Amino acid sequence: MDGKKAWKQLWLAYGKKKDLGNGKYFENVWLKGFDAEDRMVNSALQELKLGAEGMLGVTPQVKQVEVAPNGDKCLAEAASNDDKCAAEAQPGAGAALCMEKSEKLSPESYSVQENGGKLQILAGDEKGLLYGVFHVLRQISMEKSLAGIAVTCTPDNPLRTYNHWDNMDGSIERGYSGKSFFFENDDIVINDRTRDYARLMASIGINGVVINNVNVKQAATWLITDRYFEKVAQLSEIFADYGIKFFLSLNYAATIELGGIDSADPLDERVIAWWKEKMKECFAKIPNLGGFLVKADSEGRPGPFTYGRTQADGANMLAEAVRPYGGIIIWRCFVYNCRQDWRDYKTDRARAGYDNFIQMDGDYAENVILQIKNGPMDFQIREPISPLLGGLQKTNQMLEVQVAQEYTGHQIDVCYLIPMFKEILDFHTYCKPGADTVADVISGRTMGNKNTGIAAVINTGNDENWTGNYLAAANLYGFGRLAFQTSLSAEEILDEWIPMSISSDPEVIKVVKDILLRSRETYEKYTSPLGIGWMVTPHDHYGCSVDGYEYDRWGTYHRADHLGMGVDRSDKGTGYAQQYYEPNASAYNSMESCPEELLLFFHHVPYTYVLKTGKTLIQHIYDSHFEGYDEAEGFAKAWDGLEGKVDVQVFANVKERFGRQLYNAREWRDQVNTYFYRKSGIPDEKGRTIY
Ligand code: GCV
Repeated sequence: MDGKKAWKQLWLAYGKKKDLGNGKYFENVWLKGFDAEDRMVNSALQELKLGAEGMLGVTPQVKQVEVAPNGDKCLAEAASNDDKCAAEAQPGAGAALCMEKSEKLSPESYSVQENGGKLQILAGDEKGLLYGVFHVLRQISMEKSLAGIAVTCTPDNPLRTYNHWDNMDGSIERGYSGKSFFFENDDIVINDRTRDYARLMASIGINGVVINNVNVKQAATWLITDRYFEKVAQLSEIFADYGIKFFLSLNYAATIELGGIDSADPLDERVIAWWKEKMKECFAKIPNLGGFLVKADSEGRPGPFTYGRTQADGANMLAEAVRPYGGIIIWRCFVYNCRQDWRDYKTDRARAGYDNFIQMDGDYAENVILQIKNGPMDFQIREPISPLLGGLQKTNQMLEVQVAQEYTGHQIDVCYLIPMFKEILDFHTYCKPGADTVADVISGRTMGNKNTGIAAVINTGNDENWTGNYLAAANLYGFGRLAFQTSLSAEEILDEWIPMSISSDPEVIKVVKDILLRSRETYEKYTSPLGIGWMVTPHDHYGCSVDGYEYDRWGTYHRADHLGMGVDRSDKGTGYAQQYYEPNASAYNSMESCPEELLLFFHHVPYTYVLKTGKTLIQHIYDSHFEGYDEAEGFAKAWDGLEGKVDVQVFANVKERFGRQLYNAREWRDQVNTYFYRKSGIPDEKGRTIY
């Protein structure tokens, strides 16, 4: 692995790799049924050249053909669309790579097969070809022989997007790896990194990107005007080369701020007419525009509630304006009243998403997708799955997760998030027999709909290594791969990412994999216990502050008193548990059947309550916090053992982060343990130091 390149190019570094017989295919490359001049085909060929030259030292010789030379039928037809298909290769003049369009494959799909020295990439369309080429390059980068490969891949989710929370002054809301590479001083930045970014995204199957923060303020409101159209269009063209649809976040109150109308009422004719004109202009001036993302009626953002209208009124009005151009409106469900008075024990922010959206199920236009955060609160280290997912039965839905580590360690602490995302996708909502997991709902399998998918808040910035902590790139990579193929396991994703990004040395792989696979639980152990969440420094969201929930001026968020802690969300409490289908509703409703990792989210529990482990709640809090710190210390030591085995810069970067993680973990451990010792008056039965 060439460390210097990997530092800047991540898994696309294309440093020298073992040949393993792979080089021979690239000496003779045939392209059939595709136009070499097409922008995406051109990107695929460019990438093939970069990869083959860098990793194998071979320059691909590409010939566009109608029929394969010598009548050699090297291009076997894919047997089926959805399964592994056997290549029916014929003996030919020599090794070759054949890339061909196949009508048997659906758009974005590809198959890669090798037989008798003939490697072929069949693809349903240009984007499929691009993905197929990246698949081949991935194998080479992982130092796997291509001999005998036989895979067919169709993406599981129609939309696979990354959302940037980048502001036009260059800052990034919840950004932990430098400044924005899209914006600077209220201007749009376009440079080499823009193309590298698009390549990285395409290589993991991302097909949509929202470039600006959902909190659209100041200059960002003007992104849909002549002030920025030219550069926005240039940016979107680069994305188009890589099959990535371009999206913008929209200021719902643009009619007031740009249009000079004194209203943003979605039923006001003047508002409707303004948006229709504006959308006509946007789609005319921004090629490759996919549509818009909207945060309304949340955390100070304007929305239809101001005018006594529903969320559906707002979303449908915009959807109608973008419909003639095939555009979509992605409408976020993160709608809640952040000024709620928490002293009223019936008030529950967790209820808000469901309460605000469920009644209008079925009322949304076909080109509206509701984007729903994975949990009912806000990207905590442990939360139940939002009951809106699958709760809505007649509405297009997209899952939103957060790869940016807002509450999970700011890309200082290591926290591999793919195991969490897997749990979310695998969750049974019980919305429909046989097709009830979150993965089913967002792939369109549950309802047979097409406007669905998955989005993540991205963790990139202009740091040289893109993600601050080099290990956080595993999340960047992993989300895309998982969005494309939800059946991949968290471990399989690391089996790809580690050799492509760090080293193929089995010892290095073992250590890095062990750290990453355990990291989420470790982080959870030394932070907030059993699903309670928060306890984090207000606003900044890094570091411990047990009473620190920013919207709660009364210190009652976790409801801790001298007898116990946790929020009663059962039918005797806020009633949140009843927002789920059975049997989830009953399981969550009772303390005995509630999954223990979520116990304090759903119940107010005495410190003396005995958990399934036989430990009391208070002892669990003490033990898990000591364990979490010890585990983090173990990670740091294990990483130290890799000195000399991984690139110097990567080694130093991660070592420095572990230093800060240990400090953070110690603070959390000591503050949480002390707080609950003082509240409960119950000492640690192991007699460890807690003040
Ligand atoms: C973009 C949380 C974050 C905010 C974020 C918001 C959202 O509240 O702290 O920074 O705003 O979620 O998802 O809209």
